[in-house]
Amino acid sequence: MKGSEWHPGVILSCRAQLGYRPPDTDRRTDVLLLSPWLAPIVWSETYNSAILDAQFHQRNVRVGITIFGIKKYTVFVSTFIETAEKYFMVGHKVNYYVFTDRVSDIPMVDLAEGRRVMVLSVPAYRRWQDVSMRRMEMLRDYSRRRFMEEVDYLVCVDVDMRFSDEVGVEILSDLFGTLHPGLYGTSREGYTYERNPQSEAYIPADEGDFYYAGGYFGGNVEEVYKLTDFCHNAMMTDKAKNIEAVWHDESYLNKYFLYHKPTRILSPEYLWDDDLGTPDFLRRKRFLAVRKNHKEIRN
Ligand code: 5GW
Ligand code: MN
Repeated sequence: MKGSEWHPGVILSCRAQLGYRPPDTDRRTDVLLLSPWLAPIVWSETYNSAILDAQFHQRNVRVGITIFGIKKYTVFVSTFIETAEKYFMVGHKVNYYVFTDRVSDIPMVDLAEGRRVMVLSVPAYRRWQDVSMRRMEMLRDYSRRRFMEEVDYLVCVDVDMRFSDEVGVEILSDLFGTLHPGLYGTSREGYTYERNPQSEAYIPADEGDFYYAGGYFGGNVEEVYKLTDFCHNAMMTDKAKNIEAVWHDESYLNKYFLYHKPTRILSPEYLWDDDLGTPDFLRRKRFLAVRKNHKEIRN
């Protein structure tokens, strides 16, 4: 085995090409960077976008981002896509999958090359809890039917949001979840897991790693299929017993992640609400909740 490919000249040219600087001097010490099962927790200043972009381009990775605009929530779609064009996976192949019951309300948005909007017609459930929870079933069904052939990774998010800084391939991994911004820094006792032992979403008091947000998860299509299939089946089992977990789909997602640990975890930089202020640990706000008039939009 000859080690000649590692002579200093090669390393120097890699550095020149990618602007690489060994990250040994300025690792962040103010936040947790690795979960107990060694999954990276993604924070700014802990990774090199140039290296990651090169890796993902080499693999010609295709990304699907899924949103639901059911009933009045179609109003959020244009801001979502316009800001995503500025900040989400810029330079990569992206399909926007817009699930809606109001196909004709989905606006045309100018897209960069390699990016497309696909509108998927789905039913509207009457109860808002069902609108939110049935996302799992629809994501599962479309994962099997379409996403498998069209993309490599899925990013599944709420629609009442706007991008305000870069979100790139650093988030992509086989299975990823996002730390809930409202419960970041809370200890286990404060996590709002489902505590009814009769529910499929039940998490005992002495278990649970993090509290994950229902509005931001993803992974490769196979893993998202397994996650959404589990969550939908668990919700149906509970429904048959007249049970609904306290935070709906989010509760079932937290149960899934307890026993199927994510391979990457997104920090609250990736899901924030300006009502929570700007704590010191938050060096970038990449994806922000859009203020909604609850009465007007939800009636
Ligand atoms: C309507 C009334 C109350 C709660 C949710 C809805 C609703 C949600 C709706 O009428 N239409 C719809 O498409 N949704 C989808 O569910 C949106 O994609 C939305 O982002 C997601 C979760 O509901 P949110 O965003 O209102 O929940 P929070 O926890 O962000 O306030
Ligand atoms: Mn939301």
